[in-house]
Amino acid sequence: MSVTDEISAFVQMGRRKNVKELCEAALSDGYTAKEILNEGLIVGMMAIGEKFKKDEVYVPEVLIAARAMNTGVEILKPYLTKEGVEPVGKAVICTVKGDLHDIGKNLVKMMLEGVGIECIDLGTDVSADKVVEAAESSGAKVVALSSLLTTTMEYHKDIIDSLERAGLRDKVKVMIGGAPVSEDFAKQVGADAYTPDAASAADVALSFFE
Ligand code: B1M
Repeated sequence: MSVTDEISAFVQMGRRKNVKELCEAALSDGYTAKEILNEGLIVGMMAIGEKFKKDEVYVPEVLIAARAMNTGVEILKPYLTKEGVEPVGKAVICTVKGDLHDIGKNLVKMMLEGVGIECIDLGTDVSADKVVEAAESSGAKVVALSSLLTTTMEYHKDIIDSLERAGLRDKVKVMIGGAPVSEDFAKQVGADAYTPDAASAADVALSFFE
């Protein structure tokens, strides 16, 4: 087993200490930070995402794996900057106005970061104006919206209409997700994509940067 395979396995097990030690060891052995990121950490996070999609692991395992991955990313960060690895691109992410649920949104954020997308996280209960402002100032190419309440679903449309009014609708892809929304709802409000879980959200977001 290569050291990057081992890193991937330890990410999936959520073993921060092992991930940290192996990232340091791999750097000393001459692996580039990019190789460690792409062949170790991201492979591990994608694997946990796939297992999550199939209900083979649950929320706590995903959170622990993401924490282990982030420990590795912290070790690699200075080397990645030196090697000139640019993030894939930027996404603005939030839970819509009136809704305070953030566990799903945070999982989506972690999966997006796991595939190299920089996330501007506006948190929960976020107004359309704030989303427009963040999309405009950051130049993000993706806006990712989460909601868990049927009573706040309507705010997706509010945000999409506000992006349109601000002249940003052609510049950003809007993705939505969360328990009460669906593919049909996404079409109805004019979103570019609906995904049912965090792992597929990362796949779709990545496709918007190709
Ligand atoms: Co609330 N809550 N809650 N709650 N809560 C629900 C959602 C509810 C279904 C429970 C119920 O009644 N059975 C219900 C909504 C009913 C409805 O609207 N039809 C409900 C209610 C009513 C409320 C309050 C109104 C209760 C009250 O005060 N009377 C209140 C609302 C507060 C507010 O938001 N204004 C409230 C409050 C809370 C807590 C604060 C206690 C807590 C939130 C803590 C937190 O988030 N930090 C809470 C919780 C935990 C839940 C349940 C139990 C669990 C939600 C969760 O985190 N699931 C929930 C019941 C349930 O879902 N069984 C419930 C795990 C999470 C990983 O899943 O967020 O669905 P989820 O994310 C998934 C996918 O949906 C998807 O990916 C994730 C993982 O793969 N996904 C995306 C999510 N966003 C995505 C975005 C994407 C793509 C995929 O692209 C951008």
